[in-house]
Amino acid sequence: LQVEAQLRQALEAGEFVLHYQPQVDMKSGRIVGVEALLRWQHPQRGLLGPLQFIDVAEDSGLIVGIGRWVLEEACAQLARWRDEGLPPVRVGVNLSALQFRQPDLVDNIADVLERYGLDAEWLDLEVTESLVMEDLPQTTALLEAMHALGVSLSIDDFGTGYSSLAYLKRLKAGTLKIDRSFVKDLPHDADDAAITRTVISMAASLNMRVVAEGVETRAQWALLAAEGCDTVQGYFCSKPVPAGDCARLLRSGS
Ligand code: G
Ligand code: G
Ligand code: MN
Ligand code: NA
Repeated sequence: LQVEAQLRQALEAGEFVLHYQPQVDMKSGRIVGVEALLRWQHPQRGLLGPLQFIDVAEDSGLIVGIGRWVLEEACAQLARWRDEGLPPVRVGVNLSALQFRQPDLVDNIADVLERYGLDAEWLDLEVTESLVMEDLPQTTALLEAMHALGVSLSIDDFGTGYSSLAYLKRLKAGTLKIDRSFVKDLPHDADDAAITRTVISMAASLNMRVVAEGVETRAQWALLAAEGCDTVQGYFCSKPVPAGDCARLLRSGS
């Protein structure tokens, strides 16, 4: 309960910040997107990552308010970068299960985009594979409503759940994000190499983009490039960084 009260107060006090992790196009080497990742600038404990508070935020329902703040701040940042004349990038925002079930989610997204005058396609909503595969009829309808708004959709943590390939096509998500667990033991692990190769070719045949997560080494980059992966995200390119550092990366192009 103590953490819950602190989280509530943190939201009011403006202690949350977003860091941004670049997503790099493998062919051009350019940054084509960034994922917004939540941090808590705790007055005593310093900068905390989501693992240290996201479960409490989910269980208490505070994730709804926090998630709303994340969406607002990511869009505000996108508008600031646009106003500074930076080349446009897609900004990925993670949606939690509870947030996804809020009846006003789509209206909220439409409202934020309108207020900042943003083209919907630059907002990339990340939903996990397990979330979309739960309660499929409702999920499909919701994703269709988002698709109609024109926002981009990514399936996060792909490979860790049980996606029906037939549904995957119907979800109208533009991007599959290959979970880091399949990347971390590349290039040595033959099973993981086979899995990533299969997901990449499946994504291509469904006309989806694919982002490999957690790329840390040149050898992983090389293998994924050879397998035809479009985009990578990971420490090899950049850690998640504050908005100011991210702007510098965007300005320099890669
Ligand atoms: O960078 P990292 O330690 O930041 O993130 C850890 C986990 O927290 C990831 O699974 C990520 O999806 C999740 N996460 C990061 N930011 C957000 C957010 O804004 N909302 C939600 N729901 N999850 C987030
Ligand atoms: O949303 P998602 O579950 O994909 O969250 C991404 C998480 O992965 C964040 O915690 C982010 O900080 C972390 N991350 C990003 N790149 C790397 C990487 O190259 N290696 C490792 N170990 N973690 C990473
Ligand atoms: Mn994510
Ligand atoms: Na992921």
